[in-house]
Amino acid sequence: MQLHLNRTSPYARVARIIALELGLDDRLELVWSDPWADEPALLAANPCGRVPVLITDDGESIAESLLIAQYLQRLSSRVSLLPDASAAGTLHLAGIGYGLMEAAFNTVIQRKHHGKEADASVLGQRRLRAIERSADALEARYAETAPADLTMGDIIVMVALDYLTFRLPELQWPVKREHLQARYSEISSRQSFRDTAFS
Ligand SMILES: N[C@@H](CCC(=O)N[C@@H](CS)C(=O)NCC(=O)O)C(=O)O
Repeated sequence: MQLHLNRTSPYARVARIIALELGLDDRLELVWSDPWADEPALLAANPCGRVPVLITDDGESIAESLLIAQYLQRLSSRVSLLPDASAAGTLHLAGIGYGLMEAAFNTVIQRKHHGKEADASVLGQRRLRAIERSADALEARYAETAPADLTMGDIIVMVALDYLTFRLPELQWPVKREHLQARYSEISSRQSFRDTAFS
């Protein structure tokens, strides 16, 4: 299988960490791409020109990080990142984490194209409020649940938080969110996170 990715995409990082955690990394060839350069190989795999894209051993291309996660999970019988017993809770975390990631990524992209004034627009303000509310909701969730085995939900949340630290450090997400910070410290020290650090 091939995974088209770049080093700064939180979506691509989710796909890669999931492959690593499922023990599928030796089946994965990494194809480093620049999604902003309209590269023919990437466009052939995903007409939207976005990373990540997975090309299966049968030559099928699968775009979208969450769909890639589903496909990778089906390949692994050894580990489950979406355990039956906690499926709803895992997907709850995944949904909030993914929303946080989108709000953060869109804040960064709008700033890149329209300057920091983009933050003051109606949509910019909505995104910033969404980031704060999502981080608060995650803090409350981790405060009320005992740490359990790593899930897809944890991975998406922790990549979103790491992306905030990487691109929007001024938001200082760890301040007053000690439970989130504790779980982040634990999970981000895993080899899969260390091997895929943003750069
Ligand atoms: N919903 C997609 C988002 C993917 C995405 O936006 N990737 C960015 C890189 S972080 C990209 O390739 N952007 C290029 C573009 O939008 O043209 C997913 O979950 O995979």
